[in-house]
Order: sequence, then structure tokens, then C-alpha cells
Amino acid sequence: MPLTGTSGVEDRDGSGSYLAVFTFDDPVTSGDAAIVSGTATAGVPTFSGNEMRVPLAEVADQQNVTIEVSNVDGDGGSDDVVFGFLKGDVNGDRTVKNTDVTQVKAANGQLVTGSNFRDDINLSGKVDKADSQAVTANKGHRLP
Ligand SMILES: [Ca+2]
Ligand SMILES: [Ca+2]
Repeated sequence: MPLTGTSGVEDRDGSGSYLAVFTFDDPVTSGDAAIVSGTATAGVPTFSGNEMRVPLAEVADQQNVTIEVSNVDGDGGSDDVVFGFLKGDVNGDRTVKNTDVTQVKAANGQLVTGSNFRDDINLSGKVDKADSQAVTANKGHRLP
């Protein structure tokens, strides 16, 4: 997710549960995370190498969630990062429409890779009809 400007968009269906990963320039071992806007619950962060991982639960669809990360390695500072959640928005343009359906249908039958993972809405590991149906079912949804 970008740190500034318009938020990135998570388009897959984690049934309300996601893992927000913050990557730093150096290894990190401590820090706090809190939801400052949007509907979600932040769990206890874990740390691995340069990553701080924050489990999210009860994340609502069609909204932006702002996570404030603070006091990383005791530095006393804080940063807000905005995450957009919009199921079915595979091309990340903040609206679910026919272009998203077309993209998923074009990838039908493919196993998930680093380039098509956004098309696997239901996280089954494969892009298939259930994914295009999920996008179709969410057509018209948008991020504020
Ligand atoms: Ca879209
Ligand atoms: Ca799938």
C-alpha cells in the first residue's frame, strides 16, 4: 500500500480478516498499531525482519481504514496509512464495474501468481468462475 496520496485497494475477500504488512528500511522488533478511522479491529502486531504485521478483523467492505503505526522500536513517532477495502475491484480503480469482470474472466483457469493474485477474489489459489461471479455480485460498489 502507498504511504501517501490515494490509498491502495484490497479487492479480495478475506471474510473480514486481513493482515496489514508494514515494511521498514531496517529490522523492527516493537511498535503499536491502532485503527484511527474506518470499521476494523487491529490485533497485536508481530515482527519479522523488516516487517511489522498487523492482523485486522471485522473489516467492513467499501470503506477506507486508517491505521496509525507508532513508537516503532521506541522512536516515539507515528504514521498513518490508509487502506481501501473494496471486494471485486481487481484493477484498483476504486469502483467495481464491467472492466473488473472482464479482467477476471480473461484470467479464468489460471493458478494464482504474483501478477494475477488480485483476480482470485475468494483466495482459493485459482482464478475461476466463482471469482468472476463474486465481482459481478459487487458491481456498482465503490470506495468513498
Ligand atoms: Ca475496478
Ligand atoms: Ca478463486
